[in-house]
Amino acid sequence: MEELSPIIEKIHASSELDFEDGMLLMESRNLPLIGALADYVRRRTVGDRVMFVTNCHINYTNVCTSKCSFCAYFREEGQKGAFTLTIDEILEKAEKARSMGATELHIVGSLNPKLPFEYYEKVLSRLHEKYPSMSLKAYTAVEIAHLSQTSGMSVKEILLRLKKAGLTGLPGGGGEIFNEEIRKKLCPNKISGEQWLKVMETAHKLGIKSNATMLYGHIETNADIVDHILRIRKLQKKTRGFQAFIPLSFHPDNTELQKNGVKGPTGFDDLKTIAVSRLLLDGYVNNIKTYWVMVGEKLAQVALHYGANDIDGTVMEERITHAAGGATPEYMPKERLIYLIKNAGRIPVERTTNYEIIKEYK
Ligand code: V47
Repeated sequence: MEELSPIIEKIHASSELDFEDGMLLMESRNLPLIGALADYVRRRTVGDRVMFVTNCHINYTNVCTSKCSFCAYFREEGQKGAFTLTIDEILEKAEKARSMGATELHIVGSLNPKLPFEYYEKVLSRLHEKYPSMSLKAYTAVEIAHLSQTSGMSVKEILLRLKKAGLTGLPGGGGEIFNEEIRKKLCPNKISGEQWLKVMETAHKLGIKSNATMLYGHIETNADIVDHILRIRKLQKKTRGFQAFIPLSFHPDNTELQKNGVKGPTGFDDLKTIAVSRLLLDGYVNNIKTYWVMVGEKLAQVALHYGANDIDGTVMEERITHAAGGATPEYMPKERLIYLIKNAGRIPVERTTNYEIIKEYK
């Protein structure tokens, strides 16, 4: 308790926490206190509403040149299990999602050198034409940078063309951990953390909102976690373009890291990371999302008392976590999300991608 006293005072005074405060929090074992502080800040900032979205994840390809050591999803071209969806197959998935009430498609893949920019553009324009009211949250900053490299167009041009084709916003994937040394071990072939932030800055300046993620529970240190969250905060001060922050809980099965003995985070780490995210991003990123697919239904519900105010969505189809040993279902019916939120004593609110309220379930 005592070691956190200066932080408690700062939180009460709504003063910004700094790197040292972040380290004290990360190194403390007083999870109930950290959780209570995050819960206090959550209530002060966003109240008792908990957001969810009726969405469907569509992974269009798993062929990837990046070969990240934390990833079990990717395949090399021609390898067993490699796939790339045709645009018609994506449309079929979208039709199914629409019939199940989805308002958002979350479309991400991998760095497939064979897919031209026109594929990405057409995916959005065909979907937008057929389902004009559906939000298209598509392509991570890493995919955008890859498209810029393969097409020769600038990131700005890519984003403008995708926006014209119907892009609503960017998902937060690919952030991993920004620390350069750790990133080299996780994903040496991927853009750097600073490049990831630059793509996001460009998007935000064009009026394209995005999310931000952080992959934790592998080989990073507490300092890397604090540094990552503070770099997000720094950009947010400039652009205000991040809508949500999502800590992603590393799943080790079938990954290169697992072969090196990396085990993944515990429930303690999951709750502390959510709480510290809420505390460090206070005043800047108001939506802290717990991703039930990765932390499990039960812990996601508990995370609503540790700073989270968003539980992500119905999801419908998920490949990335499940390739790495994810044991959660792929689909969470809306009714179940509402039940979990109400049972945690909060008010369920169905939202759009851009956090507009669709319906409050009192
Ligand atoms: O970019 C990959 C991570 C991300 C593993 O923006 C892994 O609303 C855990 O970004 N264990 C994809 N994580 C998921 C993602 C996401 C999810 C939900 C909502 C949003 C949003 C974004 O998953 C990847 C990578 O960082 N990842 N492999 C793994 N073995």
